[in-house]
Amino acid sequence: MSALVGVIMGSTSDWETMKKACDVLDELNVPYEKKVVSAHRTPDLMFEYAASAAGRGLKVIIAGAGGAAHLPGMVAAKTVLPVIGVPVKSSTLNGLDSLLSIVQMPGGIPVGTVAIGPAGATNAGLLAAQIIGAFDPEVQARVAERRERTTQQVLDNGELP
Ligand code: RP5
Repeated sequence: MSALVGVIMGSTSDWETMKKACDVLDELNVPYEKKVVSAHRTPDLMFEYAASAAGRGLKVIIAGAGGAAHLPGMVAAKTVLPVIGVPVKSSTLNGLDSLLSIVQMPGGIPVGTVAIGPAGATNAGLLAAQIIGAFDPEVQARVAERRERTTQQVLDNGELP
């Protein structure tokens, strides 16, 4: 099946974080594609990717970047697909720079921003699956099963020493 979610990131150095989003999509059997697309180093590719995304059948874009993290916002400016922004933890400012760069969008061009780092990337994968699941009962059922599993794990392992 062709990709429904596009997972893009500003650099190969973002992969360790962004892999968490892909892991969730793999687990929930949601077809996705992944690619390095840099707002600053490959701006033409970024425009082309965003402008063609809906036409190619993508339904959601997850965009991760760190530092001057312009990728999610610029992609959102060129598509009407929902864009989920993942602030990658930067080495200098611990990802606060990434978070503020992604979250402070002007009214009219939304980016759904998740937490800094791996937890955010995991949640980005889940959110994308939940959006797809709103229109696909099989994906929604797998999301619900995952939620039940994680709930049960906490119930089973909640004893403190
Ligand atoms: C951003 O700059 C990337 O998203 C990455 O998080 C950061 C550093 O990139 P590299 O210098 O490691 O390629 O564009």
